[in-house]
Amino acid sequence: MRVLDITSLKNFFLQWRAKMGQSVIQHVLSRLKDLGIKDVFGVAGDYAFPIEDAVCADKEMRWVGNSNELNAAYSADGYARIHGVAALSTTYGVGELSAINGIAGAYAEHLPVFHLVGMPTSGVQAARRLVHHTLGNGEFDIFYNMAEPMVCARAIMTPENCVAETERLIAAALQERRPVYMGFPSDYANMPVVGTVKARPAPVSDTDAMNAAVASIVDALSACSTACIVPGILVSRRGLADRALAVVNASNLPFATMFMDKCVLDESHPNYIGMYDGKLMNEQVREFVEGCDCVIGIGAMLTDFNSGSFTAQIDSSTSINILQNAVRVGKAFYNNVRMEDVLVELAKRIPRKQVPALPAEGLGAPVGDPDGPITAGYLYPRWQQMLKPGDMLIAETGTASMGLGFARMPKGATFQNQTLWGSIGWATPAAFGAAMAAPHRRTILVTGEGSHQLTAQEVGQFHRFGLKPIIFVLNNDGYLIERLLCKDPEAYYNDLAKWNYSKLPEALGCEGWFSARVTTCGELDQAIAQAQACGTGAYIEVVTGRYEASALSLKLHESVDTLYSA
Ligand SMILES: Cc1ncc(C[n+]2csc(CCOP(=O)(O)OP(=O)(O)O)c2C)c(N)n1
Repeated sequence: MRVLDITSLKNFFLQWRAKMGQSVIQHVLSRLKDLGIKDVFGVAGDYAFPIEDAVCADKEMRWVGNSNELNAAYSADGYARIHGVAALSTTYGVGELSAINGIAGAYAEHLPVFHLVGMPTSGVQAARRLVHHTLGNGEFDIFYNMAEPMVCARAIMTPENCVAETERLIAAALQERRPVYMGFPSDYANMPVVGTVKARPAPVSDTDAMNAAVASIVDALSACSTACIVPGILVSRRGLADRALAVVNASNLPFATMFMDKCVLDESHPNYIGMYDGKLMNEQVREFVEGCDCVIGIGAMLTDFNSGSFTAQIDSSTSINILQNAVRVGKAFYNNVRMEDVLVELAKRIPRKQVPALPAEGLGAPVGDPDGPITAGYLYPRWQQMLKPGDMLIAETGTASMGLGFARMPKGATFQNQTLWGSIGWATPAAFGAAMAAPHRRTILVTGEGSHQLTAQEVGQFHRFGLKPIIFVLNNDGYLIERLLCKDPEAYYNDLAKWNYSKLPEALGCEGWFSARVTTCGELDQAIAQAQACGTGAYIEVVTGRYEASALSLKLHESVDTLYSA
């Protein structure tokens, strides 16, 4: 009897499905469903009707209409962080261009997001007709070309290329963990697909190179007395936390994480020694990491905010980095070796070490007067204190995330921040997307009020989809992080319109939500208690002094020179 392997079974299934006469958009959606995508974020538009109609006609899929396309892209980003993959759909020109900042963020932060764009019909394009959402010059590939640097692959879908291009784009998105662009001329979208194609086999490691890489890591570790692991964001983006954990458990090595990589491995693990942020924070962690004979990075990136404004000093001649498709051991590179394979092999062969580790520290206990103003010394430890196992904490760029990044997270809790791209406004829709991906988990959003003003309307979506987040809006009367980084902190460009934040949920249709504005530590405690007990969504405006800043943001203020100089 012939035994079918997974690829043969998948090929058989793809061929069978193609014969069933699916349309172009139906075929794409069915392949997205195979990846586990059930929700499509977006904003409707006439050129994208075939996409939206097909999503709505599919009983296993859900159309999630956002307030605008930027928010849709951020929501898809948040969904992909939790679910692994995501999709959004926008209309031609006006819609896709609004989404492009969010797509670029997904590119920078390694999130596979499928961007489905509705386009004018093929005939309209060929005739160069002057139709709406064009620049009026008869050109139709302008926006497709604008998307190019922000995606890892793109295609205009036709009945003839649909099956093959779908497989190519899926393979690119999953391998690179980055967004892809699929344009659908609206007549083609509803035409039946032509032909079949074989599913692309997943790339495999070069066995010799992998054995050499793993042997080299094992040799390096055997020769050193102290070592530690710094797991990076690609571990979680590639769904490899279990494999990285197996390496930690087998080697017994301590691990520290950098800002963007927070919670890649569970912070309740006994080998966790804390957050490493160069010279800016946690001096004892810096001393430990930089004092090790060998530091093993797993897909970690030394960006500005990961490296404490480039003050992190890891000696590349002795360190190791396990990358997506290569391994570096000191100065030697091993190519065509996949991170997923290396981790499995390493867990089997890595020597077990006894490295004296540090106890991981968090933010300690809140210190403050119940009747006194909310200080940073009270606020951040208090937020840490309210966290529960399994929570999803989404923290916006700004002083708030720079405080929360050093909280010790409970078991199974995750921390999301757009550390590299850093587009303010991201967190509110991203929290919505994360909550859609895991409605059974508690979503906690912490955003500065300045960032919130960019995308606050998405709060209404939580209630619309029956989600019950706890939202904190930190109101420090302006762009505090900018005040700390610019020449004149009181510059007028850091001021904001003064909103009545705590009234937003009601205005945005969140009926029955708990909403409060708190100015003292006691009021904050009470509001947190009510938010945890109310059984509805909760929204708390936390009012602090204008310069009440978290420790890292103050350190950045002191080190602007290394942040901005080359
Ligand atoms: C889309 C975008 N526009 C502008 C900026 C520059 N920027 C970075 S942080 C920030 C202010 C954030 O203020 P707020 O959310 O109130 O947080 P705070 O630092 O005051 O706590 C600005 C304007 C950015 N990062 N992204």
